[in-house]
Amino acid sequence: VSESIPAAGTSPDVSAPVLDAGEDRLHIHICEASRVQRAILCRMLGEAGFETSASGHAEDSLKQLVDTPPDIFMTAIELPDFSGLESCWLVKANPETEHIHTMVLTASGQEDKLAESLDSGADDYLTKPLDPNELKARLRAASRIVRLTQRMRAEAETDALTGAYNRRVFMRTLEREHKKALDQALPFSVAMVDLDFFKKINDTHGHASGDRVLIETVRQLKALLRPPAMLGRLGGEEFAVVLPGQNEQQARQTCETLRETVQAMHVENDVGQRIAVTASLGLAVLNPGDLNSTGEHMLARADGGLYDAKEGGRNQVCM
Ligand code: GH3
Ligand code: MG
Ligand code: MG
Ligand code: MG
Repeated sequence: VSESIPAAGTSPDVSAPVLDAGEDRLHIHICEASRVQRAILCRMLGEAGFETSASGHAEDSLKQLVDTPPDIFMTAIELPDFSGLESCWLVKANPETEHIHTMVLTASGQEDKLAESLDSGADDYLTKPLDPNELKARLRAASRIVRLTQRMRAEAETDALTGAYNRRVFMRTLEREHKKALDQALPFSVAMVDLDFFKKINDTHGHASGDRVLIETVRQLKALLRPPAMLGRLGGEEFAVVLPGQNEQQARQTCETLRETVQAMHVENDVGQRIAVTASLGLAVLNPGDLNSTGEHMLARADGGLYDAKEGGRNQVCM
C-alpha cells in the first residue's frame, strides 16, 4: 500500500503507472456510450496498469459485472438504454456485486448530478474532460480501497487455519446453489466429510500434527473440486461440499474420490512417522419434486448419511 501513496509534499510522477509491476492487475469495467471516449479511456487505464473491459450499454455492463465481477466499475451517466446512476444503484443492491468500487463519469454541465451520483451508490466521480493527473490520483485512492476490501473479505470468508470457506459462507452458497438448482431443475448434491477418530490423532501425535492433517485435507480436497463445487469447514474436523450439477451417480463418484484422497494423504507427525487418516462421508441428492426443501434440509440429510457411515465402520460413503 505504502508504495502507491507518494510521500507527503512530493508530487507523484505522472508518467508512472498507478499499479506497481509486481502487483496483481486490477480490472476496470467501463460503460460509456461513445466509442471514441471508450477507446481513449481503455488506453489511459491500460497505460496506468489496469486490465480493462468496456461496453456501450448499461444492460450489457450489468450482465458482465455479475458474470465476471471487475474490481472497479466506471460508468457514464447518459447511456442508450438506462442511466448509469441506475446501474450504480443496482450494483450496490446486489450482494454479488456490492463490493465493486463504482465511479461515475459526469460530463461538463452535469455538476448538479454529483450528489445524486453518490446517493445512487457511486463511490466516487470523475468530471469530463478527464484530467490525466486527477484520474490517476483517484485510481490510486480507489486501488487502496479495493485492496483493503479484498483483504477484509478474504479474512471474513475463510477459516484462518486451513483457508477453507467458513460456515457462514458455506451456508450462504449452499442456499443459493440449492435455489438455483430447484428453479432451473438441475441436479444438485451436498456431502458432509468428517475425519475418523480425529481426537485420537490429536491424542497420539499432538495438536500441531492434527492441525497439519486439517491443512493438508483442505489443500487436497480443494484441488479436486472445480467451481461451482465448493468446500467449507463447518467446524473442527467437519467439512461440507456443495456439488452443483452433480446427480447421484456423479456425486457418489466425487465422494468416493474424496474418501480415497484422504486415505492416500501423506502427513507426518513431529518425529517423521506417517499419520494414518481416513474420512467418513454422508451424501444427499436433491429430489427435483421437493420444492419445499432448503439447503439446510439437505445438509441434515447428508448428516444422516454421515451417521450411517460412522456406524457402518467409518472410511466409507453413505447416502
Ligand atoms: P469420529 O470418528 O466419530 O468422528 O471421532 P472423532 O474423534 O473424529 O470425533 P470427535 O467429534 O469426538 O472429535 C473431534 C476432535 O477434533 C476433537 C477436537 O479436539 C478436535 N479438533 C477440533 N478442531 C480442531 C483444530 O482446529 N485442530 C486440531 N488439532 N484439533 C481440532
Ligand atoms: Mg464426532
Ligand atoms: Mg470425526
Ligand atoms: Mg466431527
